[in-house]
Amino acid sequence: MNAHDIPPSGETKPTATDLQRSFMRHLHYTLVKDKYSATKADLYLALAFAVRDMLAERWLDTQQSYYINDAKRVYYISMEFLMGRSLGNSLINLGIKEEWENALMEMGIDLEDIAETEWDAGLGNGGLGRLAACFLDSMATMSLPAYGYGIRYEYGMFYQKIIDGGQYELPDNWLRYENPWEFGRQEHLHKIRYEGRVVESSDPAGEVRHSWVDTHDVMALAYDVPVPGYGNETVNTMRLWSAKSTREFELESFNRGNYVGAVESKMKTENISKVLYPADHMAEGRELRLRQEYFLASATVQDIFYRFSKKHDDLNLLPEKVAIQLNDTHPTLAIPELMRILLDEKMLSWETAWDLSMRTFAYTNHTILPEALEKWPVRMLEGILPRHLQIIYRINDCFLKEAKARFPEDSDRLRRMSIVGEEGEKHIRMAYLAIVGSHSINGVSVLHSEILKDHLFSDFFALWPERFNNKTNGITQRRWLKCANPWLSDLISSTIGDAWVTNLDELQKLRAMAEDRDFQRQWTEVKRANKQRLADYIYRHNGIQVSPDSLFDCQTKRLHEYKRQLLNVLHVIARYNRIKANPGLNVPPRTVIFSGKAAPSYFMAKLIIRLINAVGEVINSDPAAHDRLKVVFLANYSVSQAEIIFPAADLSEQISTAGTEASGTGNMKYALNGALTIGTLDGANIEIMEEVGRNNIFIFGMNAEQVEGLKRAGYHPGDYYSHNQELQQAMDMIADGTFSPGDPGLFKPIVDNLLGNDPYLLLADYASYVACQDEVDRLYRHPHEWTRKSILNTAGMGKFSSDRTIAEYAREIWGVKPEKVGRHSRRDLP
Ligand code: 26Q
Repeated sequence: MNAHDIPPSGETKPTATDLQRSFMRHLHYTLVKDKYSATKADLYLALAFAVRDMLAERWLDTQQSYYINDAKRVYYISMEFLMGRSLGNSLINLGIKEEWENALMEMGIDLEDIAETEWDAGLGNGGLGRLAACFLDSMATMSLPAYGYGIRYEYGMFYQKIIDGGQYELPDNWLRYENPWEFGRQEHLHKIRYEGRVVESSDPAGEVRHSWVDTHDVMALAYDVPVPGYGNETVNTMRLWSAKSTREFELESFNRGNYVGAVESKMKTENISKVLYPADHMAEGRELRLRQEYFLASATVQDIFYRFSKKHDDLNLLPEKVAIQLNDTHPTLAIPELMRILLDEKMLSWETAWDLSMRTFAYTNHTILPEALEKWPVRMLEGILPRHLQIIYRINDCFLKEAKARFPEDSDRLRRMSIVGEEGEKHIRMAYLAIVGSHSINGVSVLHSEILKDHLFSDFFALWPERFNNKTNGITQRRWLKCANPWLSDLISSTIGDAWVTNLDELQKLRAMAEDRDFQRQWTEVKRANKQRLADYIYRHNGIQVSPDSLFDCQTKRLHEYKRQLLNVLHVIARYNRIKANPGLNVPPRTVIFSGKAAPSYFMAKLIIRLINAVGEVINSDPAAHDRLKVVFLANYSVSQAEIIFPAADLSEQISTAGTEASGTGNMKYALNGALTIGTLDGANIEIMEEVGRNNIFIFGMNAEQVEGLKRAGYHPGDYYSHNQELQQAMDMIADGTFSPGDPGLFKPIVDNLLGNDPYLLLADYASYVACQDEVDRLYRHPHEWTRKSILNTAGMGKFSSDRTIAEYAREIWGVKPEKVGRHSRRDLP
C-alpha cells in the first residue's frame, strides 16, 4: 500500500507530493495524530516510517538476490555496534535528503529540527563499536553480502552527566520511545543453553559422542535493522538478539505455584540482553558478561547454520559459503559453539569439524593492553558451559601437540602458548583460542600489527606466520563528511565533483587547490561556520562563551590513562601560568575542548574528568585568561555529539604513548574534516603522517621503540619534574589544591601516579609536547599557511575510507564478492 505513495526505488525520484502524502499517511494512520496533537517526536516518527518504506523494497530484493544466487556471506560478529542516529544517514544513502527537506519545508517543517529528536543507538563503548558501524555502511555501499550480528541491549552506553565537575552515569533507556528502525522477527528464534551436564555415549560406529543435558535455557529473539548502501540498491541486515525466557520455563515454574518467584526468575533469564558493559577493558570476570558473549555466539552460529542449510546439506561447503569475522575476542565462543554443533549434532569427526571451523573464522585484535585481554576462569566456564570447556581443552591438546612437533624440547614456550593459563586462578586465554581457531589474525594499523607479530603473539607468529596480516582501520566518509559536514561536502563537490563519496581517493584533487586564495577563503568560511555551530552548542550546554576565532583544540575519546588526557591538561595549566606571569603575552587565543566517558569503576579516569572541569572552572573565571584561553568539558560524548565537534576542530589531539593505541579512528575523522593533528607516532597516526606529509602534521615525543628502550633502561619521572620549571609548577598546583580549594588533597593521586609507576611515561613526552604546541601557535598566526595544511589534510585522507579497509578484508580474508541486487517480483505470495 505504501508503494502507492512513493514510487519504488531506482527509476524516478518521488515528487514532493508523493513524499508529503506518505508522511501524512503515517502521521494519521500509523501514529493517529493530527496537526493539533502531533509532537516533534511524532513528526520524526512519521518521517522515519516514510523513509523506512523506501528501504523496504530494496531490502527484500537484496536478501532475495543473496538467497537465489547463493552468494558467499560474511558475518561480522560484534558485542558492540555504535550506530548513532539513522534518519540522516538513510536519507543520504537513499539520495533523497534534499527532496525530503523541500517537501517538509513546504509543510512548514524543518528537517534538521525534527531529526534531532532521534535518540542515538549507542550500543557500544567507543572505537571498536563505531568501527563495526562504519564497516556495515561500507559493506552495504560495496554491495557485499554481509550481516552484522550483535545484541539488542535494552540499555546502551550510559548517559553521562557532569555534576560539580564529576561524572554521573544515568541509564540510557533508548527503547523507551518506539524504535522505527527495528523489526522484531518472532519466527527467528534460537534456544540458548546454559549449565547442565555432559553425558558420554558411543554411537553405532563405536565413536564417543557427547550430549549436553539438563540445561537451563533462554531464547534469543531476532530484531532486524536495515543497513542501506549509498547510491545502490543494496540494503543489508544487522540482526540483534534479545533474550526471552522459554515457554517451557514459564509453564514449569508457574505451575509450581510460586507466582512471584516464577516471574522473578523469568526476569533473571531475560536480563542477559539488559545492559551493555560500559568498560572498554576486562572488568574482573563478570559472569553475566560471559553469558552475554555466549548468547551472541550461539544465537549467531545457529542462525548461520539455518541459512546455510536452506541451500546446502554438504557441510564441507561451509568455508566456501560462509566467512565469520570476530570483532575482538568477545564473540570467540562462536568457535567452540560451531565445533559443538558439528561434532555433537552433525556427528562429524573432530578433524573434519576442526578443518571446516578454522577455514571459516578470522579474528581481529583491537588492543595490546594487558587489562583488556579477555581471560575467563575455568571454574566459571565449567559451571556455565561445561561442553564448551571440554571442547576448548581438546582444541588446546591438539594445538599443543602441533606446537610441540614444531618446537620440541621447548616446554617454556609451550606453557606460554597454552590456551589454558595456570598463573593464579586457572583461566582460558580467549585471544589464544581465537588465534588457534582462525585462519586469519589481523591488527588494525601497521604499527599495531607489527607489535602483535613481534611481541604480544610472537610465539604464534613463529608457528603460523601466514595467518598474520594487517588491516588498517577506516571510517565511512558518508557519515563523517557528507552527513556531518554538509557545508564542507558541498564546497568539495562543487570543486572536484562528488565521486569522493564512494571513492575517497578523489580527495587528492583538492591538493591542486591548497594554495588557491579564493578556495582557501571558502574553506575558512566553512570552518568558521562549523565553529560557530559548536560555540552555540557549548553555550547551550555549558553556559561558556567561546570565540569561534580562537583555535579549537579538541581531544574527544574515552578517558584512559594511556590516551593521556593528562598531558593535555598539564599543557593547559602551563599555558595559563604563562599568561598569568606575562599579562601582555601575545598568544593566539585557544579553546581547549574535551569530551569522553570514563568506565564507571575506573577511579583514575573519573578523577581526570574532575581535574579537567576544575581547571576549566579556574581558568574560565579568571579575567586574566579571558581572551586567550578557555577550557570546556562537554558531557556525554556520543556519535551525534561527535558529528558536531569534528567539523569544527582546528587541532586534533592524538597523544597516546607510542605503542598503546591500536589504531584510533577519531584521528581520521578529524583530519578528514580539515583539522591538523598533534600526535605521537602511534597507531594510525603514523599512516596519517605518511599520507598528508610530514610537514602537515605536528609530531612529537618518543616512538614505540624509544618507549621500549626507556622502559628497559628505567623510567625516572622525577628527573623530568625537577628539570622542568613549568612542568613542576603545573604539577605542584594540581597537588596543592589550587584547583580543589575545598578539598586540597583531591588531585594528589594524579600527581603521585605521574611521579610513581606510570606505565605511560607521560612526563617523558611533556617537553616535546609543549614545544610542539608552541609550533602550533606559530602556524596559527599564518592563516593562509594553516588553511593550506588543513586542505592538504583532507586531501590526503583517501586511504582512510572504511571502503578501502573492507575491500581488503573482502579480498584477502573473506573471499566475498559484490552481489548485484536484482529486482524481484513481490506479487507472488508464498
Ligand atoms: C572485554 C571484556 C569484558 C568487558 C568488556 C571488554 C571490552 C569491551 C570493549 C574490551 C575492549 C573494548 C573496546 C576496545 C576498543 O574500542 N578498542 C579500540 O578499537 C578501535 C578500533 O579498532 C581502535 O581504533 C582503538 O585504537 C582501540 O583502542
